Amino acid sequence: MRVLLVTGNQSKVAEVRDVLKPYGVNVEKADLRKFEVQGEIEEVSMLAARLAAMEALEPVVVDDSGLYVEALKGFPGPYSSYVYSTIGNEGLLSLLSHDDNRAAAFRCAVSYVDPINRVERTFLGEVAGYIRREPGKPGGFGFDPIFSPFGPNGVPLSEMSVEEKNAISHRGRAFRKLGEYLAARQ
Ligand code: ITT
Repeated sequence: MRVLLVTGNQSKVAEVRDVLKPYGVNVEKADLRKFEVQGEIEEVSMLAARLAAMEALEPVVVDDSGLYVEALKGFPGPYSSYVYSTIGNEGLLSLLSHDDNRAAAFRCAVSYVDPINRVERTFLGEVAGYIRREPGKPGGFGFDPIFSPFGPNGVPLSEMSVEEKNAISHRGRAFRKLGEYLAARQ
């Protein structure tokens, strides 16, 4: 089956295609606007998916993700896109420059809306890790260079292949749940 992924982010499309391929789901980038109201990520993704599905009249999927930094009480969380495009990775590192608590997590909410069969579902995924003192090598997108998942080798997301990132990431986890759900319905 095919689903339309509503996003302006080409890196997300590559990651999501890789996750959903084994489930027999073809992902196409939708030429639709992702309406983003302010709220928790699962509210943003569901509302954006409902609006896009009304326009597309076929199944759509919307991912809304954010970086939650413990020392900043969860900030930037749902405001991650704005924070990334304003102060960026360097700004976030300087907000934490005097903090020994580096714990953080990426969270992803994936909302699937099928307007024909009147189905609405949201799937969540999370990866825990820490904000690095120094960025890793460029790669991936967004906050990837400054975030390392907890694990033995401390590699930042930016230094992983799409497959390695998907195996452990917030997005990989959330989209595998969607893949299992869609595979069971086919
Ligand atoms: P769309 O809204 O068009 O889907 P976006 O890149 O703005 O694309 P989000 O709103 O879901 O995506 O993500 C908010 C920000 O969080 C995004 O700008 C990135 O900076 C960051 N982010 C989300 N997922 C990420 C990931 O897997 N790796 C690094 N940064 C990520």
